[in-house]
Amino acid sequence: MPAPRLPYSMPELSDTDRIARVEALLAEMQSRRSCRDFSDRPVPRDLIERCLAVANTAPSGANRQPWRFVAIDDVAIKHEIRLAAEAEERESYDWRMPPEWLEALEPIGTDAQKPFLEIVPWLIVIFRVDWEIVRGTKYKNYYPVESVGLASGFFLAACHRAGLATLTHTPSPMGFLRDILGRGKNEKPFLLIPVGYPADDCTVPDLPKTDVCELLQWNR
Ligand code: IYR
Repeated sequence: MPAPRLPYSMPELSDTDRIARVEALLAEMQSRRSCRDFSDRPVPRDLIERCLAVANTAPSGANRQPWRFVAIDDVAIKHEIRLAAEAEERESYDWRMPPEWLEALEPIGTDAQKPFLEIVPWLIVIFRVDWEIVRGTKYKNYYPVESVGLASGFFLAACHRAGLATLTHTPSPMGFLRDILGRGKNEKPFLLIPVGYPADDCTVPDLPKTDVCELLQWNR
């Protein structure tokens, strides 16, 4: 059955104002960096909840919202996640990742040690839901990967806007997150996102972005 409809209301702006607004957003997003060295300074739970509320506004296939968020500030659970993630990462760095991959990571300087997973105040795990059982009927979700990717991007942007640092972390394989967090078998871990403040002496690699004009084609 079609849903009731609402007018689409947007602010009426001059093109100058539109450019100014997008330039301000661009400058803000250009200052976002992946953080791998967090402070233990606490972040209020409400702030995390509001950033996840932003993630939850993302478009999704048939508006099914094929995501679940688990927000963890419990010290024991963070410790358990760190140990499990490091065990997977050691295997990856020792033999799973081919030399070209290790070489590609050299500028970033990562290794199998992930102490930040228990120093950071919050770990957010985003799960992807490919199907659901509602009142005994199994429903397939549509475009779950695209949808969860969009929600994750909205979440990173919301955190950055709130002055919080994040990392999109994918200790692979991530099945241990479903086990530790007791989630259903229709939920697949998508991203593990530490959220907090950078440590006082945190540095990030100086990695430039390719100019958008080189990655953009207009028409044919
Ligand atoms: N998951 C590993 C390796 C890693 C992979 C990619 I692709 C990165 O952009 C960064 C790291 C780790 O987190 O160390």
